[in-house]
Amino acid sequence: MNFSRSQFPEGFDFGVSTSSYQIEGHDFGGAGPTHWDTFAATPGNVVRAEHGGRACDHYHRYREDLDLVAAGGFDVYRFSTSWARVLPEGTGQVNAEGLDFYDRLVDAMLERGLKPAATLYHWEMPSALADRGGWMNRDVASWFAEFTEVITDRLGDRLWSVAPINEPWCVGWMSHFLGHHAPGLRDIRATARAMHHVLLAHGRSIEVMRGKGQENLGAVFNFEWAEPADDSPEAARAAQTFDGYLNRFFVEGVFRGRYPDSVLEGFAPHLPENYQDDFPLITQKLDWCGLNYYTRKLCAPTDGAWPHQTEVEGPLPKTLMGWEIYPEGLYQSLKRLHEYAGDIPLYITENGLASPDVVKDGAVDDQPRIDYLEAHFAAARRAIDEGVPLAGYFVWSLMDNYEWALGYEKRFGLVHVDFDSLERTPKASYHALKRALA
Ligand code: IFM
Repeated sequence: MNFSRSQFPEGFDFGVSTSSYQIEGHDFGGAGPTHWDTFAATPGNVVRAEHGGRACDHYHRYREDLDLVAAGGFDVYRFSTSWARVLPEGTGQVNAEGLDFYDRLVDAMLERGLKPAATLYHWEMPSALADRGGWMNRDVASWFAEFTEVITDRLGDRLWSVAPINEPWCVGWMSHFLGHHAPGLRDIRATARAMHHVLLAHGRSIEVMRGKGQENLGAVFNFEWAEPADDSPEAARAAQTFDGYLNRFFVEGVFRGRYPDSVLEGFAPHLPENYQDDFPLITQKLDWCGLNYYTRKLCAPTDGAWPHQTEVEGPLPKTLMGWEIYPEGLYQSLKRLHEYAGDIPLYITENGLASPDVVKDGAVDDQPRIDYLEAHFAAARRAIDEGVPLAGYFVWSLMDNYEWALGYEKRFGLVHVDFDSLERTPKASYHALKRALA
């Protein structure tokens, strides 16, 4: 790998990211049902109706998995806490076994010299709360505040950083407008409300943690770099609209206390009444901001209802997800995020690629992942050289896992997982990174 730790500033943190439902095995340890269990059980939603019931069995194998993180030379382990594992009904009675699991997990990170970077919500809403409207219900902010409190009280003294919610766009738009993720809705009013309530819940969660003296609080946004599909003014407008509802809605909300006009064009009749009154809570100070970046999108106009826009296939080489490989978009996104976030440290909290990796003679040759990471490291270095306060880079993902509606075949891991035997095999990219970080 044409990269080494020394090319990055002193103290720069390298890490790997995972999330609870994608790796733990939700059937274990008394976790309550979530909207992902029922979404996956509904024909047509998920490839082969696969679900996170066993996943990578990280619930039982976390020591072995954290050994791999530490042996790889990483500094940070980014993980998430499952709401339904801790509060099976979403509020009220705590599942002691679930909370104990995270307690042991955090201790196991510290024992290995890893910094625990927690995300409180990475997409599995407890069914009891989904039944009450989930993200569409304004009360989600107080339900989430209760969950935040339970986690902070038990783990807060040992967490290095905390972000309330992973990728608000996926929680809002992808799940309520495109219907690709649970709860699988396709409704603009539901989307507008969910997107606002995600930010409201973010704000309440930050408020709760600050109140308890918790430090190093941030937010994690996913950006896709938007470009027009051709030179026409219509395509430029389509790219602006896409950029508005995917990228700018959340950073404008959190850092500027407003929503972009290009999004209000579609959302205004559907946002909750007096939604502007929530901005003081939403815009609370953050200590850092995370960017999840994978690809760009080429945007073209369409007829019909707002957003009058679609994405078209681009000409660049693609990952197994069908996503174009576009490191320039990482550089641009970092510059953009810096404009919004000011001088607080930025982290690339996710970046990586899916490929059809197979174990052959005990090894996995995933050269495309090495190339992808190298190119994105270079883009990150370019942003740093131009003054972006980037402080860390976490690869998605430690190991192959449940890629949501796409099931288990999209392998994002530095470590291969055999989903029958559950055997872990570090890939060539893992070994290359280990050498580079040594
Ligand atoms: O697997 C997901 C993760 O849950 C959130 N960010 C993008 C990854 C790859 O699609």
